Amino acid sequence: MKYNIISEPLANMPWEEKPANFEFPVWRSAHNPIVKRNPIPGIARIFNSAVVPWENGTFIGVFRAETVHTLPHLRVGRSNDGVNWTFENKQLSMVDEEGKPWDPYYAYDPRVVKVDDWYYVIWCTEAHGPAIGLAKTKDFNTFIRLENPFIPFNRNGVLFPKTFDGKFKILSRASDNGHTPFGDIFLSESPDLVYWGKHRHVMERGGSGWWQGLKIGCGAAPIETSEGWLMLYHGVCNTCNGYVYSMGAAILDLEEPSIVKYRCKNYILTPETEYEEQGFVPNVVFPCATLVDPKDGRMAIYYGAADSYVALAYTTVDELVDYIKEHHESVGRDGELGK
Ligand code: BMA
Repeated sequence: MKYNIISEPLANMPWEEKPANFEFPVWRSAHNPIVKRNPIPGIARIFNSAVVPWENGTFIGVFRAETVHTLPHLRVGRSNDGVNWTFENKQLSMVDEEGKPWDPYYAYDPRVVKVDDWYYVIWCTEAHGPAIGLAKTKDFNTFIRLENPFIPFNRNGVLFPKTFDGKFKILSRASDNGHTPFGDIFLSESPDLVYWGKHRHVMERGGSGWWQGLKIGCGAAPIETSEGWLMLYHGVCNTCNGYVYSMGAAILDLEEPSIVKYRCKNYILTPETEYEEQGFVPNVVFPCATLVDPKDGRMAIYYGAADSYVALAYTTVDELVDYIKEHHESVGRDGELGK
């Protein structure tokens, strides 16, 4: 291996080999979509969801589910292989730090990130407008909701999987109340997950290609590698038929992640298959989670497809980092501290 992933070893990594003569760095699972429409009674669609390794080689996740009356909520799912998922028959509920119920009115686009002993769930919550919600759990039964990190409007948040000199760091994107026609990725830090500050600009929309010209938003939790933090994100292009969501990749500085070291000018996945091009919202690939195996650098990427399905794609750290470096483009002041 040319590059290393710095993370805990993973048993039972889901994996499929790259198809012969395939020219792109990320390839789709032959089982896609891995969560189909009407997956359980009363639930019309599950998509844009986050998974993490769990006990005894199994996997667990927090999924975005929409009922048959279309209100999004979060729901726990479990899997023995990372591909076939079963879902709890109730929606995930939360309590405040005193144990009193504190459920969001709606909740969508969850990410799950383990930092030290806790699993943190970050999602888009209702707070007099869309804002970032934050909760923690150890057992995926009791979810303790913490203060919202930001005021509205902001609907894309993801924590880094480790602290920096004791400080948590979160990526997010300020937005508006609608289908936000703008947006860059920012970084904020906190000593206690309550007070957030030292806001830094990380990456701006744009670049020479059009696929990320309208807005960009953080996706899966950044992956620590020997080259820097590998960040998967979504980039959006506006067309005469609406927004098109593709997946992009960049590498951020290990010590100061507001500095972009490399940014790939090409998307790494764009809607091409029927389940990505057709659905409740056509032309959406929306990454929310990865599983990585540091032993051989394998990566599994979980993404929402067309706001209707969960899909899975694969790559390796060597393949992806080399592709990003080969197609690197420096955009605006991305390479600077972001003050
Ligand atoms: C964004 C979010 C995502 C969704 C995407 C495409 O604003 O709402 O949940 O996948 O739009 O509809």
